[in-house]
Amino acid sequence: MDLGLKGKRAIVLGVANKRSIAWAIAQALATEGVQLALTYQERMEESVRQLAEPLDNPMVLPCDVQRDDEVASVFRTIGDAWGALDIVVHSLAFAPREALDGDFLDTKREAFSMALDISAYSLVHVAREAAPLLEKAGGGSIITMTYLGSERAMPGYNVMGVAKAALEASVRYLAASLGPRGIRVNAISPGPMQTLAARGISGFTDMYKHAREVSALRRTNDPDEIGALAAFLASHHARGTTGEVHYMDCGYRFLGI
Ligand code: 0WE
Repeated sequence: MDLGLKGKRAIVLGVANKRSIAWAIAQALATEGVQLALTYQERMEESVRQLAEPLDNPMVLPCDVQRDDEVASVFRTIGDAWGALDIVVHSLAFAPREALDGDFLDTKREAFSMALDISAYSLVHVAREAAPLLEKAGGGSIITMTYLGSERAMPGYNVMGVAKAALEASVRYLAASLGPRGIRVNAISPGPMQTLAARGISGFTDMYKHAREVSALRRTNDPDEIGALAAFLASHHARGTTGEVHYMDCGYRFLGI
């Protein structure tokens, strides 16, 4: 299926290393002939620049989503270079470690606020900054990543579940706000995957093993298939879907037991 993405322009936020979902999506888009801008968090600069090397000359820009000036500067740079933008991929989240390790009941205001700011508010902020450029392209597609912990209480996911619930609600409100300008907003919800963000979390390994054993397909997600769904959602083929959470979890959520 030709996705018709050749020559489109995308920004991908959240590449940390070769295991990042953001990286799988960046590669899927690059394969379709999309021009890329990748953003990194300060301490990831080296690994992101290295990853970017084999790609066709992507822009590589710093972006800490907690800094308004950096977010503004990223979209100014893209506007200056490309004049317009077609695709935004938001693939980042953070909650303080102790909030994931402990009992949800003990979640502190500071941890709660940080998780919501970085993991959910950042989408609203990025969407607002990107909207004029997406509009200049005649419309566009914004894609973010979520997880089932938004609607079910998963052991150890804790405040991240609250943040993902806020993120999914933000997808719907952004879709309603931006729809009249031809901008679609969707979330992808994979099953547990072995990324930097997941490794070393105490509850994660059990969750990962469980998903492999009980999901209808008896496996967990390949990063590639998440890239493929993102490329589809970015394309004209998905022009009629917005405001949705698209589950690609190897058949886990629909099961009764
Ligand atoms: O959204 C996530 C994880 C996001 C995440 C990871 C970390 C690790 C290091 C957010 N903040 C932090 N903060 C850190 O200090 N996932 C969907 C992956 C994940 O995490 C889990 C999972 C799954 C799946 C935690 C417990 C149970 C399942």
